[in-house]
Amino acid sequence: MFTRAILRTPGSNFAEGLTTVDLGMPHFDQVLTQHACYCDALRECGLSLTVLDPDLRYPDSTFVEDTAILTPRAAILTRPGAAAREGEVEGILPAIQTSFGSILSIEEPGTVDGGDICEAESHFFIGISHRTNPEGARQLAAHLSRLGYTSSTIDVRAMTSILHLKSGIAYIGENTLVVMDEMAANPQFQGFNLIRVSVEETYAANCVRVNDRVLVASGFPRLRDELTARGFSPLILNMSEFRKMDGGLSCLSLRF
Ligand code: CIR
Repeated sequence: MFTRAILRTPGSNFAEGLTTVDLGMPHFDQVLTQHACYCDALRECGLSLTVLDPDLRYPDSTFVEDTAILTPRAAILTRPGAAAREGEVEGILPAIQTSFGSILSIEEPGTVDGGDICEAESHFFIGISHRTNPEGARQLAAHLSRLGYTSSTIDVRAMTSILHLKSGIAYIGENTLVVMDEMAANPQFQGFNLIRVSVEETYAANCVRVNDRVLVASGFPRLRDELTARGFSPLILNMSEFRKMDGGLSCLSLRF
């Protein structure tokens, strides 16, 4: 069960952040509306929220997930792979310090984006991407091992349709992984129940289990129906404006 989450309201320069997709400019009024709906959804799932003020120094700083990995045993501060985002970690630290006694970190030359880290019970899949480098993955695996968790790496660098590992997979509890088609054959996923996401619905693979619900982006009926058929309870959110900046549902919060 999660009880809390940390978020950051998007800044007025949100559209100046990084993106690899060509879906047009985000509309700031809709960005704020969608963020407010996301906050409401987390509250509906029973979470108390810490919503930080916009930080105009970092247009991508609403994507708080990339700055830390929060586990029940410790917080691990990341070192984001995009130089423009490195300073975001310092900005999130005070909010983490209020709830975590043990705080570890990834050090240079390692880089890790939280979006590459998929926690499945006591095992962590660590994506090697254009943001998370092998040294960052090595440091993170060592931290996790000391904390009593297992981990393994998945190289997603050749998968051009995704930015991070979690753009393509989500662990939603009940031993179930939601997996984009291109990754579904990975032998590491044997033993899990797999929900395969078709190529046309790849964006929806970034869904998030929060207590009794699964947050799912709107516009992807096949995944929604499959989740429902398997006994999950989807909570649908419009993510159109965050998608324009390569953002998905998981990146907008740090849940613990
Ligand atoms: C970036 O390129 O870093 C941001 N525009 C999007 C980050 C999305 N984060 C995530 O999926 N965890």
